[in-house]
Amino acid sequence: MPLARSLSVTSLSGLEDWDEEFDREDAILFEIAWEVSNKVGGIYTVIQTKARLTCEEWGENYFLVGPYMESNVRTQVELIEPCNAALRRTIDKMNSSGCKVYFGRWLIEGSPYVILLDVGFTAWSLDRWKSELWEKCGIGVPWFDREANDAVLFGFLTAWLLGEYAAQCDDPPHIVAHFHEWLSGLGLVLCRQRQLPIATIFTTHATLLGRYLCAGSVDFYNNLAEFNVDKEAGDRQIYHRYCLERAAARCTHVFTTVSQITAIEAEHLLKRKPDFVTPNGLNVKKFSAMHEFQNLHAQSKARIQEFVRGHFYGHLDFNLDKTVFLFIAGRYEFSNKGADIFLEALARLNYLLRVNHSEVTVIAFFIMPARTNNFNVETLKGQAVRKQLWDTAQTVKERFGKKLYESLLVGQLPDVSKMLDKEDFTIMKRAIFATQRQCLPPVCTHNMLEDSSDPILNCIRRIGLFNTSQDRVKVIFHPEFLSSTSPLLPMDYEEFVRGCHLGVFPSYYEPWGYTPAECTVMGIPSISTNLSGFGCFMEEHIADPSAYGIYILDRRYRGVDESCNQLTSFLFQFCQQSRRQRIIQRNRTERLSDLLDWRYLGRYYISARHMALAKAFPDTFIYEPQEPTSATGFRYPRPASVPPSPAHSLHSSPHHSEGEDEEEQYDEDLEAEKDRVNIRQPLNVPNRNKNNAVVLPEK
Ligand code: U2F
Ligand code: UDP
Ligand code: G6P
Repeated sequence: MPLARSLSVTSLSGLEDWDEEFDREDAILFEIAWEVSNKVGGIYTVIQTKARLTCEEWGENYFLVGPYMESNVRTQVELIEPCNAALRRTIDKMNSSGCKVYFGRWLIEGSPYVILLDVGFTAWSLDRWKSELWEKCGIGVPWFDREANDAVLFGFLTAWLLGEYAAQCDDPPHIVAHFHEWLSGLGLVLCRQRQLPIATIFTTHATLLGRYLCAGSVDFYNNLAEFNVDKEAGDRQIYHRYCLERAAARCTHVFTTVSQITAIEAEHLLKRKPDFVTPNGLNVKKFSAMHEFQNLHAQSKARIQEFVRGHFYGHLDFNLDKTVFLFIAGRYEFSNKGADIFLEALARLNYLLRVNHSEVTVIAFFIMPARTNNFNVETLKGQAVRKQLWDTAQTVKERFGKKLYESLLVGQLPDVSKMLDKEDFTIMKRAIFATQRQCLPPVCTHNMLEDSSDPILNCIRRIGLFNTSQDRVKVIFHPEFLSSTSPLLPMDYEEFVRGCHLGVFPSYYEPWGYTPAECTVMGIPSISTNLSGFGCFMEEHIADPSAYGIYILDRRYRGVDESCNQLTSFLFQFCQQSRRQRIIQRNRTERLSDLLDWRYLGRYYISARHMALAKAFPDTFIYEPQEPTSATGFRYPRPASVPPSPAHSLHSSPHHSEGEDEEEQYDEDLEAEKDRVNIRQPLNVPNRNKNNAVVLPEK
C-alpha cells in the first residue's frame, strides 16, 4: 500500500505552524457525504475546498464516498480502475452482488479518489434493509420520504463497502471513516452495530430540529434546554430523520460540529456534547501582487455599475461614484437568513440618509433563489436601452473622429461648432427619447411565480422602498443565483461579491455561514451576527472585529427592534466612510484570510481523526486531553493604524479629496504592512506527551 505523507503546515503569516505527527502509514481515511461531487448546499463547499489539504496529508490513502449521479460524473469525475488490490476486490465483490459501485478521481484541486455508490440501482433492497434497520436499531422509515429512503440505501451501501474493505485487506489498516450530516449517518450507525474495526467521526453541519424550529416562530435560543425533542420532531413529521441523526451522533467515536453555537444546540437537541468544533475553511487564493484584490474590486464594481446604469435608465439622478453596493445572498429562508431585519434596517437607513442630506446612494441586492418565470421585460429593456445609448455614443464618436481626422489631414484645426451636424443630433435625440420611462426602476428582476405571497416583495411593499428618486436606498431583488451567462448581469457570484462594498448577513439561524467567510477572503467587509458560527468565530479570534471590516450584529441579547437599530447604525456608519477609509478597511479585511484558510483550520480535523483513532485503537494511538490554560486561543489585536471610523480617522493630508485616493493607496498599504507586523502572536500549539502524541486542551 502506498505510504501517506505526514502533514506539516507552514508559512501562514502571523499564525503559528502546526505539525501534528501521528503515524498514518497504515491508516486509511474514508470521508462520506451525500454532497461528494454533488452540489446541494454548504457541505459541498466544505468537502470540495478541503480536498487539496486532505490529499496532501493522506496521499493515496484518502477516499471520498458519495452517491453516483450520472450528470455529476459526466462533468466532474474521471472514472478509473481502483487504485489498490483490496479496493478492487471490494468493488468487484459488491458489483457481482447486485450493486453498482464506481471508482474515479474528482476533478477538483487535489484530485481526490472518489467511490460512488448508485443508490437507485440497489433500490430493490430497500424493504429488506428497512426491516433490518427496524429490527436492529428500532428506527422505522416511512415509505413516502424519498430523502430518508436514499439515506437508508446510502447508509447500507457505505457500511457494506467499509466492512468488505476491512475483510479484503490481508493486513487490515487502521480505518478512519468520517461521516457528514444525517444523510450519511446511517452508515456510521451500522459500522458500530456490526462492530467493524473502524474509527468513526460524525460531523453535523446543522441539526434537523434546529433548522425546523427556527424556521417557525419559536424563541429558539432561550428555550434550547426546554424542547421536548421527540414531540417536536414528531409534530414536524421528521421523527425518523431525527432518529437517524441522533443515533449517528450518539454512536460515533468522535462527534464534531462546525461552530460553538451549533455545539450548544447539538448538546440540547441531540443530547451529546460535541468533542470538537471543526470550523469551516476555504481554499484561499494568494495573489502575488499585494493589491490585486483591490484592482479586482474596481474592475468588478465597474461591471455592476454598468448593470445599474441600465436598470435605472431614465432615473439616473444619483452619482454612481458615490454609490455603495450592499448585498445579501444564500438560501431563501427569509427570517433565518435575516432578510427581514435587513429590509427593515434599509428603510431606516433611507430615512437617515435623507434627513442628513447625504450625497451617498445605497443599492442593496438580494440574491436569493425563488420560483420564477424568467426575467421581466422591463429589466431586460433597461439593459437594451443602455446598450443602445452606448452604441449611439460610439457611432457619433466615430463620425466626430472622421471629421477631426479630415480636418487635420488638410492642416487645419477643426471648427468645433461644426463637428456635430444635424444628423448626429437626430441620432442622439432618438436615443435619448428611448430613455423616457413611465414606471419606476423595478424592484425585482424576474417574474415571480408567487408574487403576492413572496416575503421579500411583501416587505418591500409594506416599507415602501420602491426606487423613487427621493429614495437614497434602492433595492434590487435577483431571485436566482448569479451566472456569467446571464443576459442581465453576466457575472459569476465571486466576481459580483468582489465588486460590492459590503455583504450583509444578519442571520438568526446559521451554523457556520460561508457567505461572510467568502467575503473576507476576497477583502470585502461583511456584517454577520453573534448567532452565526462565523460571527462567533471571528469575535473569538479578533480583538476589534469591526476595525477589520467584520461587523457582528448582536441578535443574541437584544430584541429584534434593537438589533435592527444596531444594523441601521452599522450601515449608516459604513455609508459615511470615505473612499480612502474603505480601501484601508478592505486591506485589513483581506489580511484575515489566513484565519479562514484550511491550512489553518484543517488542524481541527487532524485532531478529530487522531482522537477517533485513539478511541478505536487504543493500543496504537494515544490521545490525552490537556487541562485548559488561560493562554489558549489566538487573537488578532486591534490594528495599529488609523481606525476606520470617520470620527477618529486623521487624513495624512489636511486637504484630502476623493481624487487623491489612488496616489495614496501606496501609503495605505505601507500602513497596512505595519499592522501586519503586529499580528504575529503565538497560537495555541498543542503540547506533546512522552509518546510524542499530541495533547489537546479539553473543550
Ligand atoms: C449548512 O448548510 P446546508 O448546506 O446544510 O444547508 P441546506 O439547507 O441543506 O442546503 C442549502 C440549500 O441551498 C440551495 C439548495 C440547498 O438545499 O437548494 N443551493 C442551491 O440551490 N444552489 C447552490 O448553488 C447552493 C445552494 C449550514 F446551514 C451552513 O450555515 C453551513 O455553512 C453549511 C456548511 O457547514 O452547512
Ligand atoms: N452562492 C452561490 N451563488 C450565488 C449566491 C450564493 O453559489 O449566487 C453560494 C455561496 O458562495 C455560498 C453558498 O451559496 O458558498 C451559501 O452558503 P452558506 O454557508 O452561507 O449557507 P447555506 O446555504 O449552506 O446554509
Ligand atoms: C480599489 C482600486 C482603486 C479604487 C477603489 C475604489 O482600491 O484599487 O483604484 O479607487 O478600489 O474603492 P470604492 O470603495 O470607492 O469602490
